[in-house]
Amino acid sequence: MKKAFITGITGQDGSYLAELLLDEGYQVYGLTRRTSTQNFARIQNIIHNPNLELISGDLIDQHSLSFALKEIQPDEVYNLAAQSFVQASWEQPILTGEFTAIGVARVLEAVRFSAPKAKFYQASSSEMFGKVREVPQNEDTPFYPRSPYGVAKVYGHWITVNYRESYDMFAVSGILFNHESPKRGLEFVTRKITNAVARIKLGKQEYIELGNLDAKRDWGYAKDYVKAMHLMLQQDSAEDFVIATGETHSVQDFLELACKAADLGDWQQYYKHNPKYDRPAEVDVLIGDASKAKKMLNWQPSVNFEELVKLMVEADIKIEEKTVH
Ligand code: NAP
Ligand code: F7E
Repeated sequence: MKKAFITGITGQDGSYLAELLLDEGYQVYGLTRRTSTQNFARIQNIIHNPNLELISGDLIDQHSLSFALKEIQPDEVYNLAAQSFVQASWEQPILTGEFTAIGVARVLEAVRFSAPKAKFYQASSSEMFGKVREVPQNEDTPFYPRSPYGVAKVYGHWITVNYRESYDMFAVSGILFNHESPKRGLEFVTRKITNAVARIKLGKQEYIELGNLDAKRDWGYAKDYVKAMHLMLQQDSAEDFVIATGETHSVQDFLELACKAADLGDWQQYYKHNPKYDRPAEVDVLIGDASKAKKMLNWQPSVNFEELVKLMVEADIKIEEKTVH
């Protein structure tokens, strides 16, 4: 039985990846941090699976990582844990650097000394392209991050390359463009919109306050993207891959389609601008070129933009129908 260790298992991607690996017959170990209230909502459906074990630890605590890997001796390590919200990275740049940048070095050190045969996956991000140097962005596009989060991810990316080259480790980065789902955190713009649209539809809310409607993103479906992570670690050689749909849409497009999916009529009557959600520096347009992944991993997205918006709106309507407030 193959063994996988996932940091960030309680997050959107970690929970979908754990489901996928359990289905593939893996023994899965997930790192969780101690919290005063349990936050296992996203792994509720797998928590009693005998092939899943949760291990206590934190990206800031080297010993917990090294100890876990020494005990488990995993075949594969997926480092998905991070302070992942771009807006929060201006409010907490030091913490973002600790988790999202140096945290990667800590996990790599734990692999190097405690489980050197394990294959390692790093969750790199399209935010590294920031103020884009070319369109579309591929594995060779230079980085120009525009937030403390993006800067931290560039460190995580290059330290992964460096460990691969320095210690001959099987260490790869997936440069993933935005990917969403009904399990997306409510603070990210897609889920914020689909949740608000569901609440407006049910008469619980009147409007939504947003920042920059013109920003454009290459949005895909998270379940498709965790498949790519797994595929990257099944290759014979360690290489980095861009994972994206190749389409770009604005925040306004997302809002319009979400209102349409809920039969709400003209979107403009539900929208207010709030400058609090504008960013000190914006990433204006992202669009990825995933042709390397299509060719070498035989990977491709199964859900398009319209389908993604619809499935998220429908899921949020179901959730909101069951909740009182
Ligand atoms: P997410 O939902 O925010 O999940 C983040 C996970 O990291 C949570 O499980 C969180 O645990 C954990 N975590 C945070 N700080 C930690 C620490 N100090 N020690 C241990 N665990 C910690 O993020 P996601 O959307 O699943 O993204 C997964 C990864 O991919 C992240 O690294 C993100 O930056 C990257 N990424 C995401 C996207 C995207 O569009 N989703 C695109 C490119 C890259 P708690 O539950 O305890 O908070
Ligand atoms: O913002 C604009 C905002 O927070 C998208 C993370 O998973 O993907 C994600 O980062 C856009 C930005 O995602 C609001 O200015 C307008 O242009 O949903 P987001 P993000 O910043 O693209 C990358 C690939 C990651 O790696 C990250 O971990 O939407 N926007 N109004 C807003 N954004 C938010 N959150 N809230 C608003 O009200």
